Amino acid sequence: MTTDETTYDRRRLRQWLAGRARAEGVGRRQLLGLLAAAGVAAALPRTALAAAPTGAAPAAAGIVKPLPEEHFTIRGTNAETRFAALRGVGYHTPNALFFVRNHTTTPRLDADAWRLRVWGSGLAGGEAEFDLAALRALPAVEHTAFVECAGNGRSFYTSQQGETVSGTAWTLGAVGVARWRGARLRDVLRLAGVSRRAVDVQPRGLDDEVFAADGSGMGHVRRPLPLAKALDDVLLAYEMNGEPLPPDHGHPVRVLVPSWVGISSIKWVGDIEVSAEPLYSPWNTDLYRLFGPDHPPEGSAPLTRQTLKSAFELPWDAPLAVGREHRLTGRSWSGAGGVRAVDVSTDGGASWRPARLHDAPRRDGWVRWSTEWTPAAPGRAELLARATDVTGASQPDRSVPNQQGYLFGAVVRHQVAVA
Ligand SMILES: Nc1nc2c(c(=O)[nH]1)N[C@H]1C(S)=C(S)[C@@H](COP(=O)(O)O)O[C@H]1N2
Ligand SMILES: [Mo]
Repeated sequence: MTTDETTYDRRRLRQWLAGRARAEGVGRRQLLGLLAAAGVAAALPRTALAAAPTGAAPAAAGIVKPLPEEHFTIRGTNAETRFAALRGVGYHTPNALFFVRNHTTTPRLDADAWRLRVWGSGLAGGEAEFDLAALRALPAVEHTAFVECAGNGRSFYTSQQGETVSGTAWTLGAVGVARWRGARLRDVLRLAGVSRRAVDVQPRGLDDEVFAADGSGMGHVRRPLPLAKALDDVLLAYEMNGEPLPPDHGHPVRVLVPSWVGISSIKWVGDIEVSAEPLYSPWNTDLYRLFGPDHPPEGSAPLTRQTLKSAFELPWDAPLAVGREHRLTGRSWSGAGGVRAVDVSTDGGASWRPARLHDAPRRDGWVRWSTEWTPAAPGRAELLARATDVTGASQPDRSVPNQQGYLFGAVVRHQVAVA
């Protein structure tokens, strides 16, 4: 099911204008700007884009699990998976190898004391509370899906396209595929009793409040989901690859929103507001929209699905022996559906050949692929992989830029050193 976030966002904004939406922690000027962009109200003042709340923290990662150098690149409070470490690993990203994206630090929560509070003006009766046993008593659903940061691939806007963008300089490793198991959000909402007036469902994390670079408080990490998506395929996951959710990935319970930008999948969820009024948070206003000259003056609709990407399971500048046959391997994935073909070039894009696919196209997942290459001459070379998904979309040569570097999707030119 597709949720038309642009149409929905216009309606949300009209309701805000009519005093029927709430927007804590979001500037009035920001909302006026969004209104102008959506064509809901004309000729309103432009607002300045607030700085992204990234990069403020120094090296102290605040992550619980070990982050060995050969598996991860530390980026502030975050850890990026090295794609080379996935070579020979199965379909699912092991929990120990899964990237971590934390706005602050991983909280240590006690699963026995944990409660989920469901509240808000969109409930038919009063609020409801669930403990872990109550969630486990509901029908359990398993879903293999990627979680991918909207900023994954961001650094290539700069290194390949010469664009200046703000945010964590990920290469391609801010993605992982896991087998998530949990209760349907839909079942929890039905038990809580959603009224016919409900429009937005906003899960909120129990990790520390976030402060923007200018010191302003943004509150706890939270982002509204349209009710239609919340009732579709969203899980309240308590297991990851057959184990209780690890601390860094949301223990004891996280939201899992298949195919959507990672920020939708709120970790350490503590409460869910069901609202009869549209909701705004910094994460659907200043952040996670597309800003810049190629976008509407005050930004796009809130981001939903991830783009199409491919990555080689090779280090950057990998040394490869000349005159020897190498097996090149990688993975490709798309937020729009399964990947049905991958083409590889070993001569910088002059010629292409199909890679062998090792998995069937799989919605919300990736496909593994391989091809052989015998480099004929020493020197630098560029390896390219271009995926095509079941909708027929292929990766372009260039991604349309945006100030915060979200949704990179172009073919990456992977440098190797033949010697
Ligand atoms: N409570 C909370 N949820 C969160 C975040 C966070 O910092 N706090 N980060 C979000 C972002 S931006 C991403 S990309 C994913 C990352 O999930 P992972 O750390 O399990 O890989 O979690 C999302 N959920
Ligand atoms: Mo993210």
